[in-house]
Amino acid sequence: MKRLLALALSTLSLSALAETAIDAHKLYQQHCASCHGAQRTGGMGPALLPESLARLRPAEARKTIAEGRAATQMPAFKEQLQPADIEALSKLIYEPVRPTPSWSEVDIQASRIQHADARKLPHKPVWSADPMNLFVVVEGGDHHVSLVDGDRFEPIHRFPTRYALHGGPKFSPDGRFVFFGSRDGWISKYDLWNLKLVAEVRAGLNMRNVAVSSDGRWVIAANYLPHNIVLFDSDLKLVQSHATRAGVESSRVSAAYDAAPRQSFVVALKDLPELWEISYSGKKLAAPRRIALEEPLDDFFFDPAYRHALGASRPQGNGEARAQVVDLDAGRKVANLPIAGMPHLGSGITFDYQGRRVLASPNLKDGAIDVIDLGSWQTVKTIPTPGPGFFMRSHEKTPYAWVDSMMAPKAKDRLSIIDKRTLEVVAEVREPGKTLAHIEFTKDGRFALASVWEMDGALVVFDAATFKEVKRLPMSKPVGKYNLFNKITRSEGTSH
Ligand code: DHE
Repeated sequence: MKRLLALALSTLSLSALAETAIDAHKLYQQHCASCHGAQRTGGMGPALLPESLARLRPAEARKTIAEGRAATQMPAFKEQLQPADIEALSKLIYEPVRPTPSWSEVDIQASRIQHADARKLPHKPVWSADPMNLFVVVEGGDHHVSLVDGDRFEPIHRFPTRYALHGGPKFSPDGRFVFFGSRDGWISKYDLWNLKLVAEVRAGLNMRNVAVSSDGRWVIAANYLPHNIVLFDSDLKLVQSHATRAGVESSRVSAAYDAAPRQSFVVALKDLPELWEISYSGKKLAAPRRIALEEPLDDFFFDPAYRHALGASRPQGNGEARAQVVDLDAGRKVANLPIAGMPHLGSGITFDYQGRRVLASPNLKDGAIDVIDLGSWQTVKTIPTPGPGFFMRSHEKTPYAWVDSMMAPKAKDRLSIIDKRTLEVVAEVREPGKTLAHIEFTKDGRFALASVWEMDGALVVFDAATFKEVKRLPMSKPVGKYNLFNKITRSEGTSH
C-alpha cells in the first residue's frame, strides 16, 4: 500500500514537473499576444479570458490552437507547438488574468482624446472630387486608411489608424465624418472633408462593431468585453452604457446596427437569447427594449422595411448553424430561415427576382449562396460557388452580384459573378494564387472594386458590365472598401 502511494505520488509530481517545465505564459507571449493582447484582453483576435470563453469547451480550445479556426485569421499551430504546449496554452486561457481586466465608465471617459475641434474647421472638402463618390479603403496590412476618388480612381489621402479595425466604417448622414471601430475597443471619428482625426475613445477591451444613428446624433459600440453596449453622442462623449445581463448570466454582444426607418439601434447578444432595441426617435435615447428569443443570435440582417431581423446562430462544436426571422414590431420569432452551413448574414444583399424580393447571403462554411424569398422565407435557389466566401455585393444599377470564395484555399483567387435575373454564375475574375475578396461598387454601379487581399496587395477596379480590369492601385492588404454614397443611402447591394 505504502509502495503504491509512493508510486502514485511520484507519478503525480512527475506530471506536475512536466507541466511546470512548460512556461505557458512565455508561450502565450511568444505565439498569442500579438493578436490576443498581452493581458489576453483581445486585439486582432478575441479576448482569451474565462469571461469570454464560457461557451467554448476545452477540447474545442485545444483543437482551435492546433488547427486554427475556419472563417477567421486564427492560424494552425500544430506544426510549431508540441501537444503538451497546446495543452498548457489551452489551460492558461481559462485561468483568470490578475488583476481582472475591467473597463468602467470612468475608464471610457478618461480614454477620450480630442484631436481637433471640427466646429472650427471648414464645412466643405479641402480636396476636389465628388465627396459622395468617395471610397474609404481600410488597409489592414499596415493599419492605414486610404481615401480614393471614385470617379478617377486616384488616391486623395492616406492616414494611420488604430490597430486592427474591424467591421464597416460608419458615416454621418452628410458624409463629412466617418467612425472606425478597432477590435480592441477604440472608436475614431475622422473628418473626411478636412482630412483630420477629430476624437477617439476606448469603448471597451474587445469590441465587435460600431453603428451611427441615421440622424447622426448617436454612436453605439457593441462589446465582447466587458459584456455591454456603450452609447456616445456624435462627439464620442459617453452618454450611457448598459451591461448585457439577465439575472446572474451575462453576454457578449454579437453586433449593433442602425435601423434607420425604425429610428433605433438593434443589438444581438451572443450568449443570451435576446435582441435589444434602443430607440433614438425622441430627444434622448430610450431604455433598451428586450425581445426574448429561443436562442442567441450572431450575425444578423434587416429586410428592406426593417420590420424583420434575420439572424443566424453560430454552431457550437459540431452543431449546425440555425437561422431565424424575428418580427421586430411583434417582438417575437416568426419563422425559421432555411439556410444551411454557416451563413454570413451581415454580408447579405437584397434584390428583386421574378417580382419578389429576395435575400442572398454568402456562406462561411460551404461554397453556396442561399437565395431566400423575403415574403415566404423559403429558399428560391442555392447557387454553387467554388468555395466558402465572406463577402457579397451588388448595386441597384447592375444586374450582377459579385461574391468571393476567400475561405477556400484553392478558390480564394476567384470572384464569381452571378446574374441576378437568372441566379446563375455567368462569369468569373481571377487573381491567380492571391486572395481576391470584398467588392464594392461606385455610386453609379458602373465599376466594381475588389481587393487583392495580400500585404503587397491592390485595389482592383473592374468594369461592372464587361468584367474587364480598368485600373489597379497598390495597397497593403485592403481588407474592406466602402463607397460613401452607397453607405449613407443604404444601397440594397451593400452592407449597412
Ligand atoms: Fe468580420 C464585418 C463578425 C472575422 C473582416 N464581421 C463584420 C461584422 C460582424 C463581423 C458582426 C459586421 C460589423 C459592421 O460592419 O458593423 N467577423 C465577424 C466574426 O464573427 C468573425 C467570423 C470572427 C472574428 O474573428 O470576429 C469575423 N471579419 C473576420 C475576419 O477574419 C476578417 C475577414 C478579417 C479581419 O479584418 O478581421 C473580417 N468583417 C470584416 C470586414 C467587415 C466585417 C472587412 C466589414 C464588411 C463590410 O463590407 O461591411
